[in-house]
Amino acid sequence: MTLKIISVTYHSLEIPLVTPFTTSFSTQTARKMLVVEVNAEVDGTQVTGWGECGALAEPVYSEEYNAGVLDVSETFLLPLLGAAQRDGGITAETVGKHLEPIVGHRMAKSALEMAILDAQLRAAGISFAEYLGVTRDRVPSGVSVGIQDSVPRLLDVVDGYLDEGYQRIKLKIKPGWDVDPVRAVREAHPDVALQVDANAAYTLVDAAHLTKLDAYDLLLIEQPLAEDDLRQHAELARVMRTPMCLDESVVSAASAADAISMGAAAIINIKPSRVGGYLEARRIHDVASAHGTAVWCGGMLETGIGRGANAALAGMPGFTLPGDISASSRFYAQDITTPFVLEDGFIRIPTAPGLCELPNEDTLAGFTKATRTVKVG
Ligand code: NPG
Repeated sequence: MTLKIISVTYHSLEIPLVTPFTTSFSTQTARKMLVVEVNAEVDGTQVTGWGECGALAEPVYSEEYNAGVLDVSETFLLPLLGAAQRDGGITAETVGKHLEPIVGHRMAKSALEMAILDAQLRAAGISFAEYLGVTRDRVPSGVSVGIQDSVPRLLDVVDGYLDEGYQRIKLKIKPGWDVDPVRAVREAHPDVALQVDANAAYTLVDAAHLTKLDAYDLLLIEQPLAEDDLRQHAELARVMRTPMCLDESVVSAASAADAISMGAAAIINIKPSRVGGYLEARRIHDVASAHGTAVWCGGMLETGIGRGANAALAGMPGFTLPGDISASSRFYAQDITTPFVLEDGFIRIPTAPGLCELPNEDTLAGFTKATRTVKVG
């Protein structure tokens, strides 16, 4: 196979959310994101591949942000891919290697690898699930519940999601919004699969307070401490009965291996965008599986493009916990692809060639604030 990228178009989108989404680090009322369109020739035939970037408008979840992604992609990443394709050729599987000289910027790299892999799979006529060897046809769906104004409001929101059929509830927590809301949800729903996510809002000084959460039979506590506090997560894990899960701290298969061997993570949230792409995400799955460490697929408020790809990834055997793969309607009144819907608490894994369904051009245009096309020589 020969693959040649002709040009890459970055679509800057702003998609309104059905309700504001509050975490310990921000309140979002619209998802501002970059969707990447790669125009390529695969074995001489024109193919378009699509990807999306996990970055937010501001560097509040990780150090990446949309304007930075555009800049690093145009200034450094695309020239490297251009040089590599003049000098021996590229495939989706070698994109990561070609981009290695640039430190970090994993979300920017992930979006490009994603779109190139999509083009490659479309040309080959195989779905991402087939590519990964996935045999399941659907994955259980969990929902992430943002921080609310009051506990009664939270209970209403959780009731609504359970009525829709979600199989697991994740509550966002932060200092001042933790034990009370968790207790209230547990008392209202003694048997529901429940977990919490702090997005790095605590320090080890809060250990005694956090152990109060142990009383509520949680599946896991996600990323209570800062991104680079691996040792401190290991210490906290020793004093908490609730299993420790890492998100922000795990940025590669190597850091997953470190976290597991240090006892800092009993469970890993895999977000392809955070770790530099779906191929590194698969490597983390493999490392974790080899250690007997459970993984689940996180979410970054993906459009149908990333949601479909996440569903396929989450079909791999080590994904033994429900992911943040909800219906499109959890966040968006209108998705840019055919919406993903809940079917008895499950999301169906796409079977069409490529990573995702093609976005609807008119819907995409309606959400587009700007586009930037870069020719790749
Ligand atoms: O279902 O897509 C989803 C959202 C799940 O809570 C969720 N994501 O910290 O995991 C997180 C959070 C997030 C969203 C983080 C957007 C960064 C950006």
